[in-house]
Amino acid sequence: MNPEQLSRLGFAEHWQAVWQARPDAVPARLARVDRSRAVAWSVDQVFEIDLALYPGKYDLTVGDWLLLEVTDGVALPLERLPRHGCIQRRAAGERADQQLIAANLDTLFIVSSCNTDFSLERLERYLALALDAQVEPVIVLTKMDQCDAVQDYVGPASALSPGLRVEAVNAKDPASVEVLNAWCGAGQTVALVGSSGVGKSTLINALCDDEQDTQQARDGDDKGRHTTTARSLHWLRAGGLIVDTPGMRELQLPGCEDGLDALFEDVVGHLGQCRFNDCAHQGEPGCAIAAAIDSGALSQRRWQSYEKLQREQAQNARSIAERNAHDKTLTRSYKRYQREARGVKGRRS
Ligand SMILES: Nc1nc2c(ncn2[C@@H]2O[C@H](COP(=O)(O)OP(=O)(O)OP(=O)(O)O)[C@@H](O)[C@H]2O)c(=O)[nH]1
Ligand SMILES: [Mg+2]
Ligand SMILES: [Zn+2]
Repeated sequence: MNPEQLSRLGFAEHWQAVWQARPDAVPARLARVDRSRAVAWSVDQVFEIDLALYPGKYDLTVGDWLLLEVTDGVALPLERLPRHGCIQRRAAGERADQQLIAANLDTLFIVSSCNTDFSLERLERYLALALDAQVEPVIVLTKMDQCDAVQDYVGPASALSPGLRVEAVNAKDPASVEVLNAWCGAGQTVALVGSSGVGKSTLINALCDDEQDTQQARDGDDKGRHTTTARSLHWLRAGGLIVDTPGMRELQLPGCEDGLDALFEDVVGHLGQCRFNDCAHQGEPGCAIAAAIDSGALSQRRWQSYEKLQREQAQNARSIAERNAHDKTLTRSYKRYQREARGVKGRRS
């Protein structure tokens, strides 16, 4: 297999060792994952995979790498290669679960528009996910052509984190989108995230040769119509790969303490400086947070946002951990039940 083609598809050097243990297996990357079926790309073939054949089917996402056993054109997944750069959120709804968005990413394009979609807190949520996964975040502000004061969006977004890259574009104009090519070269994998209607699929159409469906957002509140309904992988014209995702209605943080600490490094720096170790930052004397807000070193908005997101991630981390522990107990009791049932049957016959 041509190693250059393999690295163009994003295959990382450190997976060679795993592959070497199964030299006949074909490495392939998941381009789509549906309920019962997935599509995987090897360097020269497209495989349809029946997920009923794979016990870890709930643990697969677009961008994952699999080792396949291919017999007469039929692909059987043997194992998933260990991930890096995996973006996940707390699944929407009652069930306390993590939902995988995309794996093995280098860059996350966090897309928002220069209109009422723009929200610093939402950008902070995405930034925390990216930093937690050690994926480089880039904020892409679309619809600059429909806005007279682009700097009013670029300025506050840039202030969210030192060194953060923020690019304003007209997603419908390929020349304007060219600035994004810096993250789109061969071997690179990017994912697009953002609300419905911000122009994720329009960006794909400008950056790739594919044609994705797009649909006009509503007049008045700029809300999109949830045009894209599944995640999918696409070849970028610049040589890399990009994942389109459906617009998210809700972005609840999973446990991502490291990501929040990285994003709010300045806030965390103040936290250790209060006079009392157990300061609740609610008017206690010698509170460093109050002092930083008074002096203008820290904005009230940023502090409140940190507190809210920190509380949310801690609570979700706890409920997800409890749920996983509960699932494990269920699996154990089910296995015991099976063993006992077999034992009973065995004695009868
Ligand atoms: N004028 C202008 N229109 C844009 C821009 N970006 C996107 N649009 C329009 O906004 C609408 C929504 O774009 P989509 O690409 O479908 O949005 P999406 O983020 O993929 O939405 P979902 O698939 O629903 O998540 C389309 O009518 C696009 O043509 C832009 O930069 N400028
Ligand atoms: Mg779309
Ligand atoms: Zn304090």
